[in-house]
Amino acid sequence: MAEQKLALPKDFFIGSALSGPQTEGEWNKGGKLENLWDTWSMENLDDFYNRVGSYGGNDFMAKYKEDLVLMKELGLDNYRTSIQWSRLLDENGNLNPEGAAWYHELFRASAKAGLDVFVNLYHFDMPTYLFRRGGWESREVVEAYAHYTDVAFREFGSEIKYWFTFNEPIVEPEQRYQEGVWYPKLHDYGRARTVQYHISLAHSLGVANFRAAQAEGAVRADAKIGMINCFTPTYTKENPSEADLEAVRMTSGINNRWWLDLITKGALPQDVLDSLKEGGVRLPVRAGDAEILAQGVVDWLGCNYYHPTRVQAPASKVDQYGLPHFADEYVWPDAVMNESRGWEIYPEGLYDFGMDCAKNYPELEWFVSENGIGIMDEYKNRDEQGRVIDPYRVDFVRSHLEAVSRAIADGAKCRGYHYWGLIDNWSWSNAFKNRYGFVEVDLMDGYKRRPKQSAEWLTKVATSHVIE
Ligand code: IFM
Repeated sequence: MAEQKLALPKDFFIGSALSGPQTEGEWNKGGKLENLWDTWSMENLDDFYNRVGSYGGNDFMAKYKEDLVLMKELGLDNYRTSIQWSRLLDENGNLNPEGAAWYHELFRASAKAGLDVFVNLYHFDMPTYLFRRGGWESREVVEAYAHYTDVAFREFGSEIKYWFTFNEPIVEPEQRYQEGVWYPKLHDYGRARTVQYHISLAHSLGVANFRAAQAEGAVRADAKIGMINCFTPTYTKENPSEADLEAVRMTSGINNRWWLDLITKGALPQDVLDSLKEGGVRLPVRAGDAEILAQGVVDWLGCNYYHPTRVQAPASKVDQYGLPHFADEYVWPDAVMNESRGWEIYPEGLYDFGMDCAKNYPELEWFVSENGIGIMDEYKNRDEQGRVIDPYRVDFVRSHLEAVSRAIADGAKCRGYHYWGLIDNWSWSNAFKNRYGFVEVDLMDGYKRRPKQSAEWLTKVATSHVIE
């Protein structure tokens, strides 16, 4: 008997995600200020794969019309991008008219092309002048972010229906302040948690500004506000000890529950705060913060899912820097890896996330806001016509959509799926190392766009809602 194909609900949306700093280019034109990526590129280009810094993105500002047509031709009805704070405002917090004009033009062209735009307000792109005033370690910057959101809501509020305060707010604390990977490459657990706490306040002030602007009619009445985080369902070994389960509680508490509680309950998980305190981590809590956090409840959530996290009890409660350490990595012997990125491929994690939400946050609506596979040296997989042949991308997306479909059947309130990123783009210090796109960007040929083989499959699924 032929195998039954799974289907997605008719009103389930399929689109793609991208971000301003990874695509736009024109990093110092039209009044745009430096962000930390530009500054790091200038200070140490050797930190970037093949010495490709932040400056060019994937040339989106020059090619956006062509890209919007491509999205539509490939069967999509919507996409996400982000406004760059460093493009929209000047150093005094005033609107940069040229920056505003670009986003108005992009939103107008998108509507004309028949594409809904989901707009995110912060995607790891701290303006450098604000970093020099303390970045996310400073309350002044939290307030500056709140002001920025207010300007953005009022400027674009009649055009945009779907808004998000942050993309992956857990990543900057980890990559910049804890793991020493991104500029300024620190190893300081306590400072990372301060940054995480301040971002939570900033998010909540952003939501409060959204509600106020909407109540005044400056934001359209049908608009929604959300947050996007990368959720990593957290597992441990078979037959775990109490200490292994404790490692899961704290890892998932910091990465997942922190944000889920904030956006559904307007509060941070008490057990996580207690454990941080016991571990000697002091958060910069001030009187009135609980009231601010209480305003952080959103209308829906974006879940970026790439891989699970596997942990076990830590061998030591402090790491090599003398900082609190709640878990060690657990290497699961059966893990299937994407060797290019070093990330495990585990579609079941998406099903488990859906079931976790259905059980613990039953009112919460969500969508898969990023999911994708990045492959190194993909240009080597060309056929005679020069097209990239990428069956692994189809396998990856199919298996994740199947997990989503099963989760929906079992009660998950998942409303859509965005692939990261439809068209190859610049990816932080990895630059163009791992290619995610269904469409290739040829850096040797003026950023030329060329659909890969998998694009035909995507179009079939996006237009039929049947998982082929
Ligand atoms: O490129 C990033 C994106 O900015 C955030 N989520 C993960 C993507 C792939 O690494």
